[in-house]
Amino acid sequence: MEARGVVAAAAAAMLVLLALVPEACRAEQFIVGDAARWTWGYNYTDWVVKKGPFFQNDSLVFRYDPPNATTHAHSVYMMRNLADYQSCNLNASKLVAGVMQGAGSGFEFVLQKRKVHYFVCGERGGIHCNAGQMKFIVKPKRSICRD
Ligand SMILES: [Cu+2]
Repeated sequence: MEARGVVAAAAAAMLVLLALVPEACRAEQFIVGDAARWTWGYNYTDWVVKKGPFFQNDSLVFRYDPPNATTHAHSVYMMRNLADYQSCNLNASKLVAGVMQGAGSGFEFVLQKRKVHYFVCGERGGIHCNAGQMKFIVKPKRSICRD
């Protein structure tokens, strides 16, 4: 009887521990834009709100076709700061993935750092970023399992 009580208590303790393991322990992979992929005119800011929060070591997959006769070229750039992001000024931006890198299963970016990431499409001198809404901000939250 006493042994059963100990087992029951241990089982209860296990359940409590399992309940305490946060969702953030699992790194997730997100296809940016889901079925829309990385394209002109999709609202990625809304997408981020819908999919978030994002955690450290989650990954973002950018899928877009290489340039051809019928599709526009796309790319992925990271802006230096909010001002450049808002104005779509690419002068100090960093190339993340070129026009060919979104093909097939896409380009995967792992959110390793808990910093603000300003992603934009760098094509047509910022027009895809400005008029095409190809921009979004992600700040991954801390994943307590990986620190
Ligand atoms: Cu683009």
